[in-house]
Amino acid sequence: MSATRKVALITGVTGQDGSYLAELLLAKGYEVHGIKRRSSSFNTARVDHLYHDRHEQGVRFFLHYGDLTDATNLIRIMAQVQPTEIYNLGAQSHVAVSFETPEYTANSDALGTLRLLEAIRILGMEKTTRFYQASTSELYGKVQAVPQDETTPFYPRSPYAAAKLYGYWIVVNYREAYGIHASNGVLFNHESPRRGETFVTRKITRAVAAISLGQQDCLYLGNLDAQRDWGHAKDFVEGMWRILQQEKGDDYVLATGVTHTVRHFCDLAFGEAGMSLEWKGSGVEETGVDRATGRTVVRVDPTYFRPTEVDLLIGNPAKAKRVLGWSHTITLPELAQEMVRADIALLRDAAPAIPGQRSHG
Ligand code: NDP
Ligand code: GDR
Repeated sequence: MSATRKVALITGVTGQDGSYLAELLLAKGYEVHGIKRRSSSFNTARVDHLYHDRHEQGVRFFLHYGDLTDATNLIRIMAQVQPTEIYNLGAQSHVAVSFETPEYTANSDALGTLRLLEAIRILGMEKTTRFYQASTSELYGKVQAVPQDETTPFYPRSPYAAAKLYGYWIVVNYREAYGIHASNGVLFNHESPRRGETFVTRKITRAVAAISLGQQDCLYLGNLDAQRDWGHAKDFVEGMWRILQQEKGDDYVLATGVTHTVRHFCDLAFGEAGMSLEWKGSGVEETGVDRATGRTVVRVDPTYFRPTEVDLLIGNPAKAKRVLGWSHTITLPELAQEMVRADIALLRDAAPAIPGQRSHG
């Protein structure tokens, strides 16, 4: 195998991060293979712009049907593609949904990681492929220390986080046991206009767009006090790539080092559409009122509360800065502005809604 061969395999390529990472790697000259799930409706909107007919000249982006719950499929794709770098971004990634589908979440997020690592062993690729695992700040869960870094103890607070905890440690174990170049990126929340519509930032920016265009009256949210360290997905996929360019596998926190409440993100997003919110009441009675019109545009719906919550995440990315030369470049106000503007543009251009396409946040 040529030492300069650059072939990446991305699980979760149709997701937010997968699409930005595919763009980054193609720009760096990689051949990029992605795994997509079979779905009854189109699920490749985020990567359609990268796709070309196989019969065209110089095609470097390929999609394969597959699933992290199917070991035979993963082994076959890896044998065929012979990736030099594997990015395991595929996951049932919604924390609230993991309380509803805990077994499936464990199967895809925990065992899916194991299946990929075992495929590396089965195919004898321990020395020819590098492995990136999408680990998460949700591992810190119930706060043990602030800010959180690579030494902070984990305390998962959801089936999602418990599954990712297994993923984290099986990566460490395969690195130590078999000498695989395997790394965990412990990434804090990162968002973008491509963020899934049921995560809180995107739910907010979509609602801001709809309310400002007169298509929605009110946004219903859960815990407004939750604090998150939010960055932009574009910055974070650059960090993933840098992690795999190191001589040895290791574990890194990627974060901005700044935290804000969900309420503050509402202020930023509504502000971008020219609305200034006054917060009234508390707990489930709390409301966000548009100062100019007196209209209530945010209400609390306890349906969105989680059985166990992660109250405060704030990361310390010092190691990533020191070793990888990585730090975030896009601030939270810039991120909120980009997301609101994109959602307003999307709604303005949108065809009339098709029944069944409403999201449930
Ligand atoms: P998304 O939810 O946007 O994307 C998840 C991807 O995984 C989608 O392509 C989805 O396919 C795919 N997928 C889901 N289940 C399976 C399965 N069983 N087999 C194969 N593929 C599957 O997530 P993000 O892009 O935001 O996150 C990427 C990864 O990083 C995830 O593992 C997430 O848990 C983790 N993470 C994310 C953070 C964030 O803030 N975004 C922070 C820390 C970690 P489909 O499109 O068909 O649904
Ligand atoms: P999170 O992201 O759980 O941090 O996981 P999410 O945006 O879903 O929630 C962030 C915080 O906002 C609170 N919240 C709401 N959340 C949603 N989804 N909908 C609401 O209406 C709402 N109201 C308040 C939540 O309770 C929570 O505290 C994301 C995912 O991308 C994971 O895959 C990833 O591992 C972590 O980030 C880091």
